Amino acid sequence: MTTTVDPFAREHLPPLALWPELIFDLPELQYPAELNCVAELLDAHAARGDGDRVAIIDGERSLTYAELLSLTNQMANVLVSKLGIAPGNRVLLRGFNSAIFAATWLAVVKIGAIAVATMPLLRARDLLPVVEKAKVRFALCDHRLTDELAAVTTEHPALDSVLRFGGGGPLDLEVLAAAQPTTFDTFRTAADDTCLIAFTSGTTGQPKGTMHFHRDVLAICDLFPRSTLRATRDDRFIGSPPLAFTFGLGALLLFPLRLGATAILVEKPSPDVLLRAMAEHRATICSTSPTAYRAMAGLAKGFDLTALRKCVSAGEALPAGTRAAWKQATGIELIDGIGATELLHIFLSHTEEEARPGATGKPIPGYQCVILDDEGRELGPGLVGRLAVKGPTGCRYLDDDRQALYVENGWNLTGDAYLRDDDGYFHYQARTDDMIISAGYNIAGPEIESALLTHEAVAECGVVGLPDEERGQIVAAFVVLRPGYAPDASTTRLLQDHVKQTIAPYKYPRRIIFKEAFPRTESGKLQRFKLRESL
Ligand code: 3UK
Repeated sequence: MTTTVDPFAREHLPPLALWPELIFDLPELQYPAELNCVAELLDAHAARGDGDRVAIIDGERSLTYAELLSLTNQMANVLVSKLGIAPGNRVLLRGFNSAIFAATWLAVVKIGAIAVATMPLLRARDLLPVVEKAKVRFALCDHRLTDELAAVTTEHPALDSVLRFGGGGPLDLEVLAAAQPTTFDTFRTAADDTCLIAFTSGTTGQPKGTMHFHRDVLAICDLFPRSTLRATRDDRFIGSPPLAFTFGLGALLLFPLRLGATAILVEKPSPDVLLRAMAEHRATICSTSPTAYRAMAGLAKGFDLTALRKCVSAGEALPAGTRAAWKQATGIELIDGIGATELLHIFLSHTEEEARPGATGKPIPGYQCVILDDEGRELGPGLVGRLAVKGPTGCRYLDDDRQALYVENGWNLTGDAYLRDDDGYFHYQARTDDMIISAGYNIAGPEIESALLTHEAVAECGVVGLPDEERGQIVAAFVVLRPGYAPDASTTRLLQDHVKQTIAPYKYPRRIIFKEAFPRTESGKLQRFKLRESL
């Protein structure tokens, strides 16, 4: 193929001096200089004679590897010959987790373009900065999500090429694709060409675009799923994070495809819908958030989960009580893992045998983690400091001054306060800017949340520091009650006493505020700042 490559991504990488140090010391990370990750994730299976294995199941259908390859190739032909998308162009993707949405991602990356996937429920005002920052001209959008995008096109006319999919209309992508050849010559990208820009679900400020290469996509598939999850080609992956969130992209699409296994995609995976899909499709590996496991633990009895063998929890800290509740409901020991959009996926985790309640685990093979003090010196065991990470993937913000804040002396700083114990396990404390300082004590909200969650009255909770003249800050707990409990002074006292009996008494929440529901990001994270602002 003779095409001019759009140099935008290469020209807007951070200066090399501000990159994190990258480490490729494992044999599985030796990738060739020319690499398109979709060739490895998709074409390789048919070439190996595995075209008849099932690649993706969603509510509507099941696609074998051969069928997914044909569909992807047909879409790739539409993108190149009908839309004129060139390698290096950014393509905005909007959709619910489904086979067709997965195929759009694969087609975009296969033609050498750059996938910019966005969470389905983002509004026009959230999409606009993404489109402007990544200079996006093309969009592929689920027919149910076009309204918000139309508002963006009015504000940003450069986004002039929007193709719908999934509606079956005469100009919808899948209809145009059906008329195209089922073969396509994969664009020959370099291993260090950008293939996706993932925007962080940041709580404040402009969203940050993280740039990841073809080799990064394969690296996350060749590390955590093999060493820690120990998944195989016979696994059937399921879960709830959107494919636009790199937790979901990896755990629900890339990992199964790399292994030649099956991805079960669920469009609107509320706890009961997810449980039903798990039972119906005999899912073996589930990946979702701690909050979802807590909600599902209470409902699991009614479903046949006998096929399920492994469960990954990520996105937020896993409270010990949630680990215990899930184990009691299903017999399965959760695998906790911390990942970040900047690092693409999980870098600190544990196997089931090594699970330690309250700890996230140890650096997975391929990554290194240390705890740094404010001056950047490494701290020994037992001391709380800033988590710092290095490995084959790392932070490269698209044209953003905040690069210098995330990367320090080659280390990625995730913004989390952690401590390492004498056995090398890393224990999450809080986001560094969420640490509560009350009467001179450093208090980590999640420890108090874990304690509260062990009380049967508590459905969900979030602990924050509130300004206080005397103590600087006081510990305040926002609580969603289970049915049957009244939001009154006696429940407040009950919960305060429970915390005093569970952890160091001085940490008990001096204020308890009852709520009906919590503000969460689309990736499932509690928005503590919104709780604070709600007062
Ligand atoms: C927090 C956790 C404690 C932590 C993500 C798996 O969450 C992901 O990416 P984000 O960029 O957020 C990163 C931040 O979320 N966090 C995530 N997992 C845990 N805190 N325990 C955990 N197990 O503050 C981290 O810095 O949205 C997770 C895979 C890919 C991801 N992008």
